[in-house]
This record gives sequence, structure tokens and C-alpha cells, in this order.
Amino acid sequence: MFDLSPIPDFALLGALLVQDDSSQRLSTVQSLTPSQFNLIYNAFSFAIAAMFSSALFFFSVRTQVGQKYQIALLVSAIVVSIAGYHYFRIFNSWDAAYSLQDGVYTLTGVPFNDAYRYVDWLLTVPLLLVEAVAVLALPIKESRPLLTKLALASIVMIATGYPGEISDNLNTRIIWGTVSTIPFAYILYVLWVELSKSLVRQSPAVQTLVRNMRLLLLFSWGVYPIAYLLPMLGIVGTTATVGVQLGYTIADVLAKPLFGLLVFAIAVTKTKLDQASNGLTGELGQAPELDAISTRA
Ligand code: RET
Repeated sequence: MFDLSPIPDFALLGALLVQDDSSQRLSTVQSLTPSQFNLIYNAFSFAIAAMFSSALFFFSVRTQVGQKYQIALLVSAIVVSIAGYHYFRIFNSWDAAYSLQDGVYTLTGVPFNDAYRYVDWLLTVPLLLVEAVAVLALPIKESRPLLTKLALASIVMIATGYPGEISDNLNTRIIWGTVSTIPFAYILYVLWVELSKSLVRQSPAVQTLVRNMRLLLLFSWGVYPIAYLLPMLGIVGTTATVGVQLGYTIADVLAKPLFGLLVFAIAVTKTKLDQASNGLTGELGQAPELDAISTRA
């Protein structure tokens, strides 16, 4: 009648985990207060404006910098254009996911689509890395292998973060989040080391800007895993949803338009220095192409 066969330890552990599963589930019953809904609605709307206006800006000022830095400005403009498009889709998806009923925003049944954000990162993160490396104007034999390993790591970081993001199971979120943190730490480590190495070859004015760029990278990229972590810190249900979306949006505005502005500042400063070392004879964009000279600027 009863199965009295001894349960092996791991089976017991599995049974416990299954039993405990309900407590590991992230809340799926979600209704938002109007202020919670509007906070995210307005944050997305702000991001659309920030992305498209900065795209216009980076595109129009790209000719004000030396030729070899123009690619960094163009990539900057492309990054924020891609992000502007995705924020537009994210905004619409948010709007469609909730409807106002009896004073609260309840789920309509149309799921909020997190994939837009991850597809956006998949495209923009490798491009941001190109932008960062391009503005340093490193010799091609140094920049190409550096970019290849950083871009590959960024794809692994985003691809492994996604299954955790869309899961409503806390354990799954923790496991994929941990896996994704490995390439994340690698990218930040390599970027920090490379940017620090490049400091010695820059003039004092550029050094300060590159130091700021290093800090902005660390700070803005650090916000993403913190936002992702929120549901694991005991912040549950709608508060977690709002926190995660707000965190990612703030991080995106720092990592794309603000980062782009810093890249522009570096490009302008380096262009001026290139011109000065060129005896002010060269036209804009005709800065010396010798790596030894250019990387010193
Ligand atoms: C995830 C999953 C949890 C662990 C980590 C993550 C990191 C995400 C990062 C995203 C950066 C995006 C940028 C976009 C700009 O265009 C995927 C949230 C570490 C660092 C810079």
C-alpha cells in the first residue's frame, strides 16, 4: 500500500525544492497603482526622447571631429537610434499590457515583451564597445582582437541573462543571472585594464575624460545587474517590476546618450590636439594617421 523504499538524499532534496517551489515563484498577479504605471510610462517616454534627440545630435556633430573619430560618433548615433526604436516598442508594449480598471492598472493579458530590451542590448552593447575602442584610435592590430573578445562576451552575457529575465521562478533567475555575471565581470575587467593602459598614451586633458569614461562605464553597467537582482532581494510583485524597468531605463540613458556625449568630448579634445601637433596646417579630419602620434594625443 505505502511505498516504504528509502528515499535517496538527492531525491529528498528534489522533493523539498519542488515543495518549496511556490515560495520561489515571482508574483504573477500584478496590478499597478496609477502612479506606478505612470512612473514607468513616463520613464519610457523620456527614454524615447533622449535616444532620438541624441541620435540627431551625434549625427549632426560628427563632422566637427577628426576623420578617424567620426566612426565613433556615427556608431553612437546608430546605437541611440536602435535604442529609440526599441523604447518606442517597449512603451507600446507597456501600454498594451495594463488597463485602468476601478482605479488600478490590471494586466490585460497581452504580455509585456521583455525581448525588445534584450534584442536592443544584443545589437547595441557590441556597438558601444566599438564606440569606446574607436574613440581611443588604437592601432588596428590591437583593437580588432580586443573587440572580438569583448563582443563575444557581451553576446554570451545577454543571451544567458534572458532566460532568467523571463522566468517567473526565482531559482531560474538566480542561476542564469549568475552565469551571465561571468562574461559581465570579464568585460568590465578587460575594459578597465585596456582603458587604464591607454591612459599613459593620452594627454592630460584626454586622460581626465578617459577616466570619466571608465567610471561611467562601471557605474552605468553596474546598474543592470542590480536592477535584475531586485526580485531576489525580497522586493516582490509590482514593486519589483517597477524597480527593474526603472533601473534598466536609467542605466540605458547613462550607457548610451551620456556615454556618447563623453565619447564626443574625447573626440573633440583629441581632434584639437591632433591639429596642434600637425602645426595647425591640416584641415579638420586630416589629422596625422601615424599611430604613434595619434595615440599620444
Ligand atoms: C543581465 C542579467 C543579469 C546579470 C547581468 C546582466 C547584465 C546586463 C548588462 C547590460 C548592459 C547593457 C547595455 C546596454 C546599452 O546599450 C543581462 C541584466 C550582469 C551589463 C550597456
